[in-house]
Amino acid sequence: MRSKVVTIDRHIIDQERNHPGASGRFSALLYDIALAAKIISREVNMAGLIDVLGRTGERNVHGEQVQKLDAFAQEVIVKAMDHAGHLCCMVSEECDEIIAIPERFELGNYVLLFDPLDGSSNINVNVSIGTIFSIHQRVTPAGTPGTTSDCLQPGSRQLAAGYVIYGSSTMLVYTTGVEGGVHGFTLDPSIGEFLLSNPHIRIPDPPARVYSVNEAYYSRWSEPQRRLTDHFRSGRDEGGGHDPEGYKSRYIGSLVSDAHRTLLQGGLFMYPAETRAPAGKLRVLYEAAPLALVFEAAGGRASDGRRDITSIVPTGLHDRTPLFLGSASLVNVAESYLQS
Ligand code: AHM
Ligand code: MG
Repeated sequence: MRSKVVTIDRHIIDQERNHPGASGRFSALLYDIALAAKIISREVNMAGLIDVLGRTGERNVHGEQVQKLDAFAQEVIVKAMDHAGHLCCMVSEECDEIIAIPERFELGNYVLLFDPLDGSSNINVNVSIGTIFSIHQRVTPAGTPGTTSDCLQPGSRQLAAGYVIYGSSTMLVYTTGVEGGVHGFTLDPSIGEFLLSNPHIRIPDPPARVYSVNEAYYSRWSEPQRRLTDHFRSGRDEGGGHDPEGYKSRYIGSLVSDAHRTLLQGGLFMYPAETRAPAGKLRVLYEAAPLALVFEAAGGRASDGRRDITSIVPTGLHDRTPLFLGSASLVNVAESYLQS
């Protein structure tokens, strides 16, 4: 049986029809993100063929080496988004400060927060990487340049969030929250369109019995974190009895890939605090909060071990957090160990 072909543009317009008061600006913003994703996807796919691999030698604000594709993705997103009059400012994992909208362009009412190319250490070995994005409504007066107050909002206030995974195919997954649901689109490179491939994604429940964490850091974890991981390795069920199925471990080390697998199959992804990263490694604004909105809208959960990620009010643009992301039942198990 043939299914209906729905492009991402068509889907965004249809979604907007459900909100009669919508200005169209928000839809246009999502459209521009999809356009940037197509350009980045093309470049990522060409990475093995043209000389774009290798390090630029620069260091980003976190002291990490920037690779050429990171810089390219950053530029593509800024250039695709700065001139259409939708945004009052942008902020990226790769930049220390807010990215201002050039004076010659109109200012809008939204803020875009993004990680242009997450998992960049995987680029050279052909492992899937991704772009993560989050959109907030501004809180400062219209017509003025955006400020940090517009950016430092809790994840619960996100209007939309999502990610693009550059994998065996390129997929864009986005949500406008619980009501709008989570939808996945696969890029058909022959026509250059994102086509709706995974409508209304729900994280499976019961979930796949999979946990995902970098276990090399075991000795650097807290005692409760070790016990939590031991639980998954022990072959015991939640009540302490024998678990005939047991858990599998899967860890790619590329957040978008680990999150995407967890969203589609269920399971638990963890990036806990450890002695060398006492606040965790992942960033609240560009990684944890957008993925949290996606998972919550798909029926899953995201926690820092004590509270919902979306309840965190960031105090700095580059705040980090421990992250426990996945099927609600397994995030609950994580919290019960970490709070014991
Ligand atoms: P990045 O933003 O510098 O690319 O780092 C984030 C990445 C994530 O993609 C991934 O989940 C994590 O770092 C892996 O870290 P580790 O190598 O410590 O397991
Ligand atoms: Mg990142």
